[in-house]
Amino acid sequence: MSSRYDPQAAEAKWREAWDKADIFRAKSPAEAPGKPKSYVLEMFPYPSGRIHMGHVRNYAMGDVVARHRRAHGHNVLHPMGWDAFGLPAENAAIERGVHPGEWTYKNIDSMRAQLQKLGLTLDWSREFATCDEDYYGEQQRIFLTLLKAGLAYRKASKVNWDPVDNTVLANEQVIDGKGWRSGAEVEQRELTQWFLKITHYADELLDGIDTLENWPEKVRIMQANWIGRSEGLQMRFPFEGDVPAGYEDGIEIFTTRPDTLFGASFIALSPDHPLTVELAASNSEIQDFRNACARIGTSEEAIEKAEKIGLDTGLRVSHPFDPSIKLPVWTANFVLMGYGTGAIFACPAHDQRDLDFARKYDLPVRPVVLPSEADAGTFTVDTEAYVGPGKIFNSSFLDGLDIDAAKTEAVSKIEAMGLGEGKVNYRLRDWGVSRQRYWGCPIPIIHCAGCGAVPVPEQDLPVTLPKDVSFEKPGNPLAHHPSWRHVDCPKCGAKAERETDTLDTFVDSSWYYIRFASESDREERGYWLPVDQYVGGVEHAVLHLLYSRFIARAMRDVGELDLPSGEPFSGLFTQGMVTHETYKGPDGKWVEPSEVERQGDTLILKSSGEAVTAGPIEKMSKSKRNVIDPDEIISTFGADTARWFVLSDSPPERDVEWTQSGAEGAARYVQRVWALFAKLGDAGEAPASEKPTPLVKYSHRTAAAIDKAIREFRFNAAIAACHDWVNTLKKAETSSEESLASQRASARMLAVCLMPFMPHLAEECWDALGEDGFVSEAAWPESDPALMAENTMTLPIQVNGKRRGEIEVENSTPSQDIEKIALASPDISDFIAGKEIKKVIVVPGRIVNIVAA
Ligand code: ANZ
Ligand code: ZN
Repeated sequence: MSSRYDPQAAEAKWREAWDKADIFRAKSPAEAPGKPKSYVLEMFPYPSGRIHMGHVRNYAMGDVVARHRRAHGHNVLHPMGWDAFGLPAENAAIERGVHPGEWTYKNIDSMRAQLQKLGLTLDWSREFATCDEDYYGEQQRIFLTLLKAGLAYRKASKVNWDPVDNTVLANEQVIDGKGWRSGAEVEQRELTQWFLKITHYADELLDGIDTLENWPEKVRIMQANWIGRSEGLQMRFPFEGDVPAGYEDGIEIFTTRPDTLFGASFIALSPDHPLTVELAASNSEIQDFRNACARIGTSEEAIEKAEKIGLDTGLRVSHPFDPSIKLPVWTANFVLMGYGTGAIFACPAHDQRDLDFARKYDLPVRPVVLPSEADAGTFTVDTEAYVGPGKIFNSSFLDGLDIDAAKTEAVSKIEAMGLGEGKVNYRLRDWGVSRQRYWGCPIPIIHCAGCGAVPVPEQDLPVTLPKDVSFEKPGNPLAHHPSWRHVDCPKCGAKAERETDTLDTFVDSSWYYIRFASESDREERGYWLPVDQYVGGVEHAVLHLLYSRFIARAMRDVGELDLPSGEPFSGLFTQGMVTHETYKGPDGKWVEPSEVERQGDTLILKSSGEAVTAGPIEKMSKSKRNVIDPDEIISTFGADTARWFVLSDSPPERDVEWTQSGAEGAARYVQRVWALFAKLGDAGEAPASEKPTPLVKYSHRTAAAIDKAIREFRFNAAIAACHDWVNTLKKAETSSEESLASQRASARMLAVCLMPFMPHLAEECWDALGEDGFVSEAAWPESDPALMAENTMTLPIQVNGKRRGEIEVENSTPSQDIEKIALASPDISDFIAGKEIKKVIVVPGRIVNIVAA
C-alpha cells in the first residue's frame, strides 16, 4: 500500500462514494423502526459568499455529534440550508447593480461547494433557502394563522430609524445609539408596524428555561434577563396643590421595592412621559430639557451610560402613607418611557441611580433598610446605596419587618387604600417584525380603504417578490415599484394596496428547523422535533433562540406543531471562535497571514522582505485581515486536517487559535495514522484472536473514553486520546509479530473513533484493513467492561541490569507465575537465548530482574 496518503485524491473519492450510496439521508420513521432519532443541527449560514474558519469549526462540531450518534445506531437528521434574506444582498444590489436574488443564489452555490468539501454527513435532500418562494410562502401562511389567533397585530409605535440604510432597526441593531451596519446616528420615528405577541408567552418562556438542562448556563441566564420578570406594585401618588388635568387620581408609578416607600425622596417622570410632554408645551425650560435628553438617544444602553440629568417640574405629590410628607416631581433622563409606567418614586438610600441623582441635585437620602449588624441611630448612606438584606426602620407600621414581609404589607395597604395593586412587569416587548426592505418575506396583507388590513387569501399565496426592482431611489423598492402594490381588495373588490413591508429576517430563522423536519407533514415534524443537539454562536443566545422558542409555542398552540413542551432545542452548545495572530506591515496597515513569512524569530513580508510586526491574537475578521481561507487549507492539507485542527487545541466552547504550525502538526498526524494502517493492511489478515492483550484492553478503555468525551463535548480530549492511541499502536508494532491480531483489533476500533473527526482518512484506513462497507456506517466499538477494568499491572523486565521489555499481568498473579511469564516473554528471548538463567528476582508490583550468563 502506498506509504503516503494523498488527502485530495482520497477525500474526493470518499465523498463521491458516500454520495452515490446516499448514506446520509435521514430515514423516515417507517424506514427506521426501533431506532432512536437524533436531530443534529448547526445554525444555518447566511450566504455571504464564502465560508470562513468559524463555519468550519461550527459544522465540524455538529458533524462529530451527528457521526457519533449515527455510529450508535441513531436515525440521524443533519440538514443544511441558507438564511438567505437580509440587507447585504440589497447592498450588493445597490453597489454592483446585481439583483439580490441572483447574488444570493450564486453565493449559495459557491458556499455549498465549499461545505461539501468538508465531508459533512449532511442530508442535502432537505436543503432550502429562506428566500425560496416555497419557504416564504409557507411562512406567510403561518403569519396569517398567527394573525387569526391574535398572536400578530398592528400598532403605531416609535421605531429606531436608520437614516442611512433607510430602515427601521430592532433595538439590538442599535449599538451606542448608532445603526449596526451604517453606523449612522439613529433617529426616532412613529410608524404603524406589525408585531408578534411574544409577551403572551413571557411566563412560559421564562419557566421553560428551567427545563433546558442541556443548555449552557450563561445562555439560560441571558434569556431570563431578557424576559426580565419583575414582581412589584403599580400605585398612584396623589398631587398636592396644582393638579394637572387628567391626573386627579395622582401619578402612577411602578416599583419593585414597595418596602422602601418611606424612603421616597422624589418622583421622577420620563422625559417622554405624557405629563412631561404636556408640561413642556407651556414651559420652555422643560422643553429644552426634553431636547437635551433626545440627543442622548433612546436605547437603554445609551441612557445607562449617559450622565444622569433632571429638572424639577414644580409639581408636588403627597405620600400615601403619611400625607404630611410632600415629594417634588422631577423629570429625569434615567426613567424610560417604555418600561412600567414611565414614572418612579426614587429611594436614594437603596438605589444607586437614585442616589447619584439625589447627591447631584441635593435631594434627601433617607435610609429605611437597616443591615443586620448596623445601628439604627448611626447608620447612614453616603455615596453607595445599600441594596442588601435587613430590617425595615424609619418606616412607621413597616418597622421591624424584613424586606419581603414589608413588601407584602405595603402592597396590601396600598390595595386596601385603593391606590394601586400588585403587578408583574416584563422587560420583554412584543416583537416588531416590519421592515421597510425589499429582500425579505412580503407580509401577506392588502390594505383596503373600506375593509382595513385584509389577509391575502390562502389560495393567492405566496405573495412573491417582484423581480424587476430598482435600487436607485433610497428606501423600500417595493413601495416604489410601479405596479406590484396595486391590487384589488380580496374582500370587496375595490382598488387596494399591498403591504410593502417585509418580515424581519429573524422570523425566517425562527422556524427553519421545523421545515427541515418536514416540508409540511405534521407527524414527521413531531417525530424529529425537538432538535436534540443545536450548535451555534453565542451571539444568538438571546434573540434567535428566544424567537424560536416563541414561534414553536405559537405554532403548537395554533395546531401546526406537535411539540407539547414548546421547546424546539433540547440541547444547545455554543462554540468559541477561531482566532489568529494579527500582523501589520511597515506602513502600519493590516497584513494577511498568507503575505507573511516567519524567519526564525522575525516576521517579514514575503513580497519585499520588510519587517512585519505581530499584534494581538483576535477573532478572524476581514477588517483585521487575519483570516485563513478554508479553501486554501483544504487544497493544501485536506479537509480532515482542517476539521482536526479546529477541534484539537481548545475545549469547543473556548476560542481556538489557528496557527500554521498547528495545521502542519495535524497534517503530519494524518500521515502517521495512514502509515500505521497501511502497514497493518500490508501485513494481511491476522488469525482472529480473543486474547485480552494489554493493547486490546487499552483500546477498549480508550474507545470508551473517546465516547464519553464526545458526549460531553470535550472534543479536544477525544483528540488527545486519539493521539495517544496512535503512539500506543506504534509501540506495539515493533515489539512482536504475535501481537498482529490485537493490533488489528485495536486499529479497527481506532478507525471508528477517528471517523467523527477525520472521516475521509478513517474510510481509507477502514478500507486498508479490508473491512466491509463504510466506516461512516460502522457501529461504535463496544467496550467490554471486563476488558476495561484496570486489574492488571505492567512490569518492566531487566536482563543483567538492562531494561529489555515489559509484561502485563493480573494484579493477583503470584510471584512464581510472574517469573514464568517473564521468562516466556518474547521481548527478552533474544537476550537470554543460549544462556543459563542464574537467578530471577520478582519485586512485587515493581520489576522483574533476570540474571543470565
Ligand atoms: C422604588 C425603588 C426603591 C426601586 C429602591 C428600586 C430600588 P426592574 O427590576 O428592572 O423591574 N423603575 C421602574 N420603572 C422604571 C422606568 N420606566 N425607568 C427606569 N427605572 C424604572 O426595576 C424596577 C425598579 O426600577 C423600580 O423599583 C423602579 O425603582 C425602577 F430601593 O422603585 B424602584
Ligand atoms: Zn375592501
